[in-house]
Amino acid sequence: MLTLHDFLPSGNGYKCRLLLRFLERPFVLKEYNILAGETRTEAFLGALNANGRIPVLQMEDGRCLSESGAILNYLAQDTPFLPGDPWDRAQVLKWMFFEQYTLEPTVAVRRFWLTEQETPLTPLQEAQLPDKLEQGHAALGVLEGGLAGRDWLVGGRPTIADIALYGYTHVAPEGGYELDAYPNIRAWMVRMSQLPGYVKITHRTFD
Ligand SMILES: N[C@@H](CCC(=O)N[C@@H](CS)C(=O)NCC(=O)O)C(=O)O
Repeated sequence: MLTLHDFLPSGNGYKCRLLLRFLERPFVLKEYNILAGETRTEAFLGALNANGRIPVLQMEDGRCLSESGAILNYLAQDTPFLPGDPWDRAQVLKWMFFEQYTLEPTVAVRRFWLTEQETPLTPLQEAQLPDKLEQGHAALGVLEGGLAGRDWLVGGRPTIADIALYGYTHVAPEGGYELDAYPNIRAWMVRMSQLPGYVKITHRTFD
């Protein structure tokens, strides 16, 4: 059986958990406390991910795959969550790269600082909060535009692009991003939450 090495509050981990649930793929969840450095041990770095981060998907034969986008792409092969058409597939990747480079470093980081980090914010983090807020709203504005006039980001049906963007967008208010001004995002989040197999980010039972 597949094993997902994870930390429940992580949006990156959640993206993988959500797709596994949508695909009805059973898996073992192995949790790590990233705040206690459990992904920075020699054992984790040596056997699971030299980059010291979850999520990591471990195959039955022991091979390990890190990076949420790579995991989503691997799991979605030959499923409706990854279009076969080259243009649509490229659009999926476009949104996933956008998520990693633009939305995640702002929306997810601010959420982490404000809700997960157990130590007080450093002066540098304090100073970066306003810029992160502004840049995160700019990213949310791009997503809002991408959803204008369509139910899903690519190809008229839910794909791993929607899952990748949903991971941190739906918890953006925890980072101080009010979503009132984004009607397309709010309607899309409702559609996501109505997909068969949907679970919340904190859901722990996977049998
Ligand atoms: N680009 C990576 C980011 C992974 C990542 O940042 N993981 C965080 C939790 S969301 C982590 O494990 N942090 C622990 C640490 O850096 O020690 C992905 O999409 O999977």
